[in-house]
Amino acid sequence: MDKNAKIYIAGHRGMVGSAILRRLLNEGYSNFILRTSKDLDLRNQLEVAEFFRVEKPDYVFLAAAKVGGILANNTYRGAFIYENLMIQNNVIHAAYENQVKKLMFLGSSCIYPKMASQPLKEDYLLTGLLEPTNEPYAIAKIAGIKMCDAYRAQYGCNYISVMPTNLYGPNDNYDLEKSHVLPALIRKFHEAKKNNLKEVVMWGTGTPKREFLHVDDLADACIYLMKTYNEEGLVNIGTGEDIAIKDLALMIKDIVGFEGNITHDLEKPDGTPRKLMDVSKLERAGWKAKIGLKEGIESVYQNLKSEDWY
Ligand code: GFB
Repeated sequence: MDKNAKIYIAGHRGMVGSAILRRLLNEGYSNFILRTSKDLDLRNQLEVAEFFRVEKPDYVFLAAAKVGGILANNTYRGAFIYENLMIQNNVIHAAYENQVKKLMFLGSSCIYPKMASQPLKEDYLLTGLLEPTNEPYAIAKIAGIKMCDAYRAQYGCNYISVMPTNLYGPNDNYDLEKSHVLPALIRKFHEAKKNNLKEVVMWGTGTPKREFLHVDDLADACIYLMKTYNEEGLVNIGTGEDIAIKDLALMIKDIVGFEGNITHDLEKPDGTPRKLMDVSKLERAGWKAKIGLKEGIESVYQNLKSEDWY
């Protein structure tokens, strides 16, 4: 990927796309094509086809997606499958029609079966039933992986798929109904401290385990793989370490400095009991995560001042 390559980052204002853009800018790349969802509706086939015909990017990072935490995935089930399938079908097909040199499709660790053994190896894909709360989203992401592989097999397209674990970092979503657990708990503990509340309510039992990767690490891995990896199938991107949600809550409580109690809303779902990535394929490819969880959360917490709820 030479420094003048024309790069399209789909979803450049989201947490993942903005991290990839920051990282590429730091490396000296400057020839970007960027469109907000207002300027280009990726769910619209005609708009996407015309955009690719005119712009003809060399490289595509497909980081645009409808995403959210466990409740959003479970509530907006139709929107999660429809919007994600439309976005990825349109972009992947238009990339093929316009001779894009390479495309990276970003998925998620929820593509693996709910009860798969741990850590999750890439070849566990499609070996069992999915977690029901995010099945529509996972089905869309699995279709994206298979579409990249099918276009490679039939048309020789160099399209690669990467599966990040749960992410956090700048430009995360702090809407308590739609967000993931890590930003939700930062906000809940911060607001409880600010308002001298006695307790913070977390969802579920707190026993599920999750793995968390700082989005700057993810961006680093994506760019590394965009430059070096050219195979079918998928590559997990994670740290290889996980933590129980209740221990994550204690860590965030400590970082924020909240002194009250933690209680549980057991009406809310737990989701998958565990989804720890096997990162040996990634490490064999030559990449390892660098940002520790505590250090990552501390840096996120220090940089929240521009959020309107802060
Ligand atoms: O991060 P999260 O929403 O999504 O929830 P998933 C992870 C765990 O944290 C669940 C618990 O067991 C939640 O019940 N949790 C505790 C909370 N307190 C809270 C809270 O205040 N807010 C939230 N959101 N959770 C999503 C998938 O699954 O993760 C997506 O639905 C995708 O498809 C994404 O894979 C990365 O890790 O369960």
